[in-house]
Amino acid sequence: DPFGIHLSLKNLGIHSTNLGSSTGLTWLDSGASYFSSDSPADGQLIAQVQGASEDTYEAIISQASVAFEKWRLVPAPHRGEIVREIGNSLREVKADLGKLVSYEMGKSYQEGLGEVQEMIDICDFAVGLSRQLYGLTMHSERPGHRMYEQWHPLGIVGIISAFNFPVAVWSWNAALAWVCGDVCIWKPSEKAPLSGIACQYIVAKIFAKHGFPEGVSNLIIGDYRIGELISHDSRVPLVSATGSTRMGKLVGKAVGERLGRSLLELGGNNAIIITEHADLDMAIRGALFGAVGTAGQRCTTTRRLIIQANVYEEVKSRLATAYSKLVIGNPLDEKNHVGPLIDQDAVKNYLIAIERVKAEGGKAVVEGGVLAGSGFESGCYVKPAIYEAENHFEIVQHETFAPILYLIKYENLQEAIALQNGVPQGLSSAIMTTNMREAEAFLSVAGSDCGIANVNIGTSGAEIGGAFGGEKETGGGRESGSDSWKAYMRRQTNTINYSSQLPLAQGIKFDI
Ligand code: UN1
Repeated sequence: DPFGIHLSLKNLGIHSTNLGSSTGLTWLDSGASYFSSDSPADGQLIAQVQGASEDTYEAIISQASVAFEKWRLVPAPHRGEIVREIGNSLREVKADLGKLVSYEMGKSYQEGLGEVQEMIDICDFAVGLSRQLYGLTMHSERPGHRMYEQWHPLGIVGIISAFNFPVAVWSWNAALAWVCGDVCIWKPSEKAPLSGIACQYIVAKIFAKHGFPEGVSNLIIGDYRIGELISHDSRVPLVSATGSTRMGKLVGKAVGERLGRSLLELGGNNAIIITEHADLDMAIRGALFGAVGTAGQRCTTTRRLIIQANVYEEVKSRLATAYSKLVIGNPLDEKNHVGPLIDQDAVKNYLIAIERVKAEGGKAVVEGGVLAGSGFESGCYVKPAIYEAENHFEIVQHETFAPILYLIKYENLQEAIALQNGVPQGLSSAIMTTNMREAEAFLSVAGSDCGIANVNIGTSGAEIGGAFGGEKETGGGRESGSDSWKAYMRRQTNTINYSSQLPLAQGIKFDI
């Protein structure tokens, strides 16, 4: 164990048999089957984790409902205090949790640390927010009346998260939901259950220390069937789901049918426009991290480069040189830039995409392939690849969760913006330019149609302070910063009459 993984697991409180209880934490034995968590880094089985059954789901919902009755009565700034302690605990375990995320999911250790840092950041944000859940006051049209709005907790928030950010996306939702007075039921990806279990250990201790019931934070391990139970359950007023567009459509439909609220953060097909006025050193660096970071498995990964014809050849050859210097290997070894894909299915999808782009007429700039031999035994390591393509290719219109970058040539900026917008997804976008007119046109009402539009930085690596999410098939939801918290609360408009008359609004007369 050269990377100290067992030590990390121990420090995070994860032991070999967890049934029973630990501080503030009860494990329910569902009698259901087990999921294996294999590391894509070395192909080793890390643990087997029991999935939930319908009965355990019911038990968890009851526990959550009871906890909500208590938690909603705690003043919001005091709820913030608890989240502050969670943030502090995360600071203490940053190295261990970052390592577990890296080992279980396959992203580089640096990115594992970055993911835990996002959790710490959102906790800090939520602590401040706990004193800023502001409503507006309005001037009533009626004399002796006052109007205002207040925000109340919503209830149980269901969180369905994906393997690629196995802990941070949960924390964006949970930290906000908790200060808003909600309780959470979290279904992490069944591909990274241990990272979820580690988080549950971290937070359970803190809730228990302050005498809060366990049900404020609930974890439920399972596959899409648990996701279905959550989506159809009218006891869960908000379902926040991150993952594929296919999954999001199912969740959105189920939640919509019962007129619940869903917050969807789905696929992206993110592009960087590189204009002839770009600082090319910056553009190459931005494109490189955007395309190969997390082995192309971020929803914000750069999938398309839309390059002005005059700089196209130069960008192409400089990128090819940069790609030739990438070191692929175990994500825990800090000399490596690129780790593995999550599993063999992801490798299959990567290979299919490469076949398709070629069949549609794409040309390899940097050819892909699966790595074999010593260090690559898991079979999940692939070469980051670049293809020249056209935007209308069916495969280019599609999000493949792998490090495949498509190069597309353009002549004028209007055309570039149309290409950038010409996909079904609308998450993240960027322009590399030192020309103010180009930058502003890109950000204007007639510019990028995405939820995120950047100038002179890449498409990935958003800070938590902004609202995160996108339009079109990305699902329209916004998580983390700005006023995203409003999705986690219900708004109530209150009109108070302190006069001795009862005038009707709109001047209506109704006298007997
Ligand atoms: C995701 O891939 O689901 O902006 C989230 C980023 C990260 C979050 C990505 N802060 O790339």
